Amino acid sequence: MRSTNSEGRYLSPGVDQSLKVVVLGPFGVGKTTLVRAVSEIRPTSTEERMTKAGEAVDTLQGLSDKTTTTVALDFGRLTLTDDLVLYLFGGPGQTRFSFMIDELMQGALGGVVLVDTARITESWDAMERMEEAGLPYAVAVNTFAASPRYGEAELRRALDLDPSTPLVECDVRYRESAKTVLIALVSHLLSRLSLEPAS
Ligand SMILES: Nc1nc2c(ncn2[C@@H]2O[C@H](COP(=O)(O)OP(=O)(O)OP(=O)(O)O)[C@@H](O)[C@H]2O)c(=O)[nH]1
Ligand SMILES: [Mg+2]
Repeated sequence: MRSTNSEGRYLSPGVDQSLKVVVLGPFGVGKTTLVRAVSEIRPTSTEERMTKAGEAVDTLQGLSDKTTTTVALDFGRLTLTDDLVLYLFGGPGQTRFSFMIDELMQGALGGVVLVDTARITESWDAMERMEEAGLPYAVAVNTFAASPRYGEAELRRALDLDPSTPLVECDVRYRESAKTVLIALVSHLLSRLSLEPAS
């Protein structure tokens, strides 16, 4: 029988539910960092070095240590409870790769939209995609030190968030912080399920 080894490579035997979750947001907001921080398996990434030729389109304001960008997807896995595993798919942030996102969203049951408060409006596209796909999502502010801080009410207004959509703050570089985003999403999905009329 397979069981979780020290690297967490295999699924626990009790896991009988899985959820596909997509992580979207603008260029450099921290999607790859989030998937890497929480994944219990070695995450799959499709990072390519950004080139001199891309400088005109790859805006690096505030991201001076960023040297690569996702060209297709990030993939990771997180066993959240004894019986529930999340399969995480991070998308590319650059608009020229956005055709990938519809593919990534196929079969997803929930999503995370990451926000940098220095450029809130850049997350609208990801939110719109979730809404068009009818996919419940949580919004997570990745707190960059140089970005302004806002109160929850102000943020909700700026994002035009539905009152039921979870909004959390996190630092995606840290596993426990990044996990709070996924816990908020799963709680949201469960509360929606419990509101659905039984068939
Ligand atoms: N200061 C700070 N830096 C962060 C934080 N999160 C990520 N970074 C850094 O910001 C950069 C962006 O990270 P990525 O995870 O590559 O962003 P991405 O959204 O996957 O980017 P693309 O795939 O290119 O769209 C990296 O250099 C991270 O080390 C954060 O919370 N605070
Ligand atoms: Mg990335």
